[in-house]
Amino acid sequence: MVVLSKPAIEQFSNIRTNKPASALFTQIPLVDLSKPDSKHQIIKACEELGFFKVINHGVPMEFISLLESEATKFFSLPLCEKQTTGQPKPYGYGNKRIGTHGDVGWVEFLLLTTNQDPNLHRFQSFRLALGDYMKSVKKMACEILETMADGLKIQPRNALSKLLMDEESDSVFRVNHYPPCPDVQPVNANGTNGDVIGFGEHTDPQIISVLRSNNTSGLQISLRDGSWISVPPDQNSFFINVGDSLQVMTNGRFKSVKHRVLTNSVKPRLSMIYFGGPPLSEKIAPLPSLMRGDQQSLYKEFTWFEYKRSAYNSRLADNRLIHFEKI
Ligand code: GA4
Repeated sequence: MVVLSKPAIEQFSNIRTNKPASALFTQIPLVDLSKPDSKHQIIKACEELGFFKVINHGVPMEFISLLESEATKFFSLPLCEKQTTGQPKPYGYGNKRIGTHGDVGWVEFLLLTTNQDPNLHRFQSFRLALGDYMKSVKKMACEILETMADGLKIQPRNALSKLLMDEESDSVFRVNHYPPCPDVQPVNANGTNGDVIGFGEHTDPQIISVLRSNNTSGLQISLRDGSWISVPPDQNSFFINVGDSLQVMTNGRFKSVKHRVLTNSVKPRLSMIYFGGPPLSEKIAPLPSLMRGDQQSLYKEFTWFEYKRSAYNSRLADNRLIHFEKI
């Protein structure tokens, strides 16, 4: 990561946060995947917040630690070496620029597809660690989607998870490194900056996102009233986001959660996120078994390809689903 001088930080004025974070603390829903009632907790959390934390997830700690140390090693390399993984178009190594429409953040990242071998020929141990981790996290994501299907009384049980299991599944993996942001006064006791954004507010376009981070704070989620709450970091757990596609598949019953990451002036933050997406040709529409009586779809018909294309033409903070809502 190139350390920016003071004038360069000024350029970040366009990504300064304008609303204060909510002082109210709301508990993040906690789901214990080993408990028989987890399906009810998942449904409640997806309806109320579109976000929850999971414990007893079954992902071996050694896979998590190994990937974290490989990723840390990767981000500490000179810029030119990191760039050998390719420009982020959209896959590869990126630095500060997010997407192609002018969004910036205090972050460097590696963005990969999960269904083809990542372009990491020079980083064999990183590639192997990614392989083990992704396989295990995908399994957990599918278990969550199956438990969700149970809770929603959707038949068959794999109606959602089969989209991630499909060979053509358009899933993405992202590793984000947020270096400590210099020269900005910390506003909170935990070192979180309220001033410069690490990753701007957005919702995830896919079905489900599974995030794990180190013990550095920064992630915030937005409540319905527009206030932001900080998510206390927990390196032993995973955080699950409902994506836009799942909001559509449940005809708006589940909420795709708006989230963002604030920079930290003291500690680096490292997060790794699996974005479970369907095949490009998949029609994204409310699941018939969730439609009661003469209930109508809130959305126009579209394929994942169409939604993805539209997402890549949008700015990070845009409401992407609005173009697909029925008037
Ligand atoms: C948000 C979720 C994932 O990180 C991502 C992002 C993607 C990118 O960084 O290339 C996008 C963003 C994300 C949504 C709008 C577009 C596309 C950046 C951007 C401005 C990989 C994804 O699938 O959508």
